[in-house]
Amino acid sequence: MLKIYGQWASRAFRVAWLCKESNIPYEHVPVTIYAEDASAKAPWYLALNPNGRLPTIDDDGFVMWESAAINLYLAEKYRSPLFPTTMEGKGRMLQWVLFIANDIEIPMILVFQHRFRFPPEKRVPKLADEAEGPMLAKLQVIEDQLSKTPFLQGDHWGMADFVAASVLYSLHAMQYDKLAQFPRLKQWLEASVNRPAAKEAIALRAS
Ligand SMILES: N[C@@H](CCC(=O)N[C@@H](CS)C(=O)NCC(=O)O)C(=O)O
Repeated sequence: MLKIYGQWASRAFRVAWLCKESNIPYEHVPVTIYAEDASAKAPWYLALNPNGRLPTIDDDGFVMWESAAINLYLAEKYRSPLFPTTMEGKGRMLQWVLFIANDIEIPMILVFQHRFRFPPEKRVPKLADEAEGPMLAKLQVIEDQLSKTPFLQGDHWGMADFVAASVLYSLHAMQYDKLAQFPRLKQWLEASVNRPAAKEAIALRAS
């Protein structure tokens, strides 16, 4: 059976969300981060993921890491209803996946960590402030798209929407006030994180 290594309050929850959207059974192997004795830095885990980060999967002996790549692999292999069935659909999915990973996730994580996730004594406000402008400019690109099509995948909530929403979940979690500048994006994100599979995966984060 598929094994997901990680702690749920991390990008590992994105893999659980995909599994729940796609009816893929899995077992969870807890791995810790950000502690003196974090198991993500232990030799047994580094043998699976030399990058020492979460998540990693073992799919019947096939080991891989990087959350977006894992989710694309699982969705295609297990024939998720989210995965596109045409070349154009796959192209559109990859466009949004790479845009989110390259242009949004890095500044967004800085805003998330230094305004919300880290304990106050570890926050560096300047890092969040500097990242915010570039992040907002890229969120506008999503807002503009959602004024043309109801979903990033086009006419249905598909893999592009899943990957984008699973990353942008952090803005929902921190109740980011500037989301109000992007009404379509805000509405789309709220609908995405309220899907039954999303709610189950988000609930894991508190477990
Ligand atoms: N691009 C990677 C990023 C993985 C990542 O940074 N994971 C965080 C948890 S959400 C982590 O393991 N942090 C611990 C560390 O950096 O030591 C992915 O999407 O899988």
